[in-house]
Amino acid sequence: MLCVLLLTAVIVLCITFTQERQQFISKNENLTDEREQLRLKITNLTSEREQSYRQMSVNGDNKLTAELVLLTAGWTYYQYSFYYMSKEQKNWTESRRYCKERGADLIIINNKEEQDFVHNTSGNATFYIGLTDIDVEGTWKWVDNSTLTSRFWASNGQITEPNGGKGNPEEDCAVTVAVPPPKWANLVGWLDVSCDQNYQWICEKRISQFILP
Ligand SMILES: [Ca+2]
Ligand SMILES: [Ca+2]
Repeated sequence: MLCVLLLTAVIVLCITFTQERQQFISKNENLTDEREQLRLKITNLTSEREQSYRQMSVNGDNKLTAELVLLTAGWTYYQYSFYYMSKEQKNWTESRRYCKERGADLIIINNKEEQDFVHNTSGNATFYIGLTDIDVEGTWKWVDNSTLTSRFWASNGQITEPNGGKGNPEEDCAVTVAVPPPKWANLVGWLDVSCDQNYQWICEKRISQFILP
């Protein structure tokens, strides 16, 4: 009697085990199928993206190409932005035009880190930055219309910038200076100058501008 009971138990266990094994195998097959489908979907998406990149190349407005052009044409990357420090000199409006034609704008200096970066890479040059009070005298605004969050106006004890009001000429555009020339003795930081003067300039393009139009 005991033997019969044991045998029955063994048979029941065997059947249950086989069923579960079968279920496990078919579940595994389903997962493999799903994975295969996902892989196909990814392949399709990748080739779609490649196609659209190729199409954009044909149209001449490929963002990736633009990015590569920037990288290879002397732009520097720092903290989520690309920077171009010009060698030649232009007035403020022409400097800004140069940046805008390349999908950038004159630099907006948001904080001390960015000012330090500019300061440390400026050498002896005087660079236009994207700061002006041309609309309302005394109200300095960045080229994206934002107001100043940090200020790095130069001061040497005698002169405190910005000092050019409605004089002749007016000083409505800002430059940044790391090593001041003799005429600006010890004035390190930002100075307001006449927008008609020719200086070097810095363009900035934030990395987010590559992703968002
Ligand atoms: Ca900036
Ligand atoms: Ca000034």
